[in-house]
Amino acid sequence: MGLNHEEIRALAQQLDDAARHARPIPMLSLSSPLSLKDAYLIQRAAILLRAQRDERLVGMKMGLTSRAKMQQVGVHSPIYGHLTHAMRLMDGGTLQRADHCHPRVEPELAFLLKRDLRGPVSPAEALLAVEGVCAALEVIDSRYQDFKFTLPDVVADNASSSRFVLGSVVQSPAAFDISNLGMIMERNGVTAEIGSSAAIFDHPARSLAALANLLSEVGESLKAGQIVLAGGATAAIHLHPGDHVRLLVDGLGSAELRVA
Ligand code: OOG
Ligand code: MG
Repeated sequence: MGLNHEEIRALAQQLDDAARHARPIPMLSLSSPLSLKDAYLIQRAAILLRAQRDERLVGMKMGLTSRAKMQQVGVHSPIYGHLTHAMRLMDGGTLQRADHCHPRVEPELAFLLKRDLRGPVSPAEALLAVEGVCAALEVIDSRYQDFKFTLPDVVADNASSSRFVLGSVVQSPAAFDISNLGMIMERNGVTAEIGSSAAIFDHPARSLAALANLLSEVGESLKAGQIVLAGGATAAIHLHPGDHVRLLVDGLGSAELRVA
């Protein structure tokens, strides 16, 4: 019924090629019947291709955890993706526009895990596995033409993961309330988006717990030392060469990037 192993691998290869050459492709669902289960298999097959190029898994991301994000892309279900070390940009670092199809950036929070986390867990239990929380910018870049996709398409495309930046201020959620932090994303010194961490699944910890719970359905778990992006608090904004984007989060300082 679903796709066979060879078909999964071939579709993963198409997405990997699109990402490496920054050349968008038509949605996979236009030419293949795509279940959500097969979409996650394609995502994992594409991560294996990255692993063969020595990209190391450093964490996971949740996506489509806020209403603003769901409305922007017309997909109304939370999804997850994989993060590798090659996707990381240092705070203040420069992103090459030419390496991307049509990059956008969104304001997030990141969790740094001190313990393995295996679902099912509640949001409060999930927070016990967190060493620290920091501000984060996520650069998303759909490998599909016109940044348009269905739920299984975006899942196969590793939830549009492209780059991420972590801010340098880290707070322990045991001592610092992350439920309703003001978040301001500026582009070239001008406010572009304003939001609150409360927009992330009503509480960012719910996003972390939902990720652990989704992974447990396929027998997987989060590991100590991993980074978890909780999902964009507002809609994402387009990136252009010359842009300087800065995210300010109450009590968590800033995270920034430039575009060349
Ligand atoms: C899908 C990825 C969504 C988020 O934080 O909501 C995401 C997309 O918008 O292309 O990363
Ligand atoms: Mg995101």
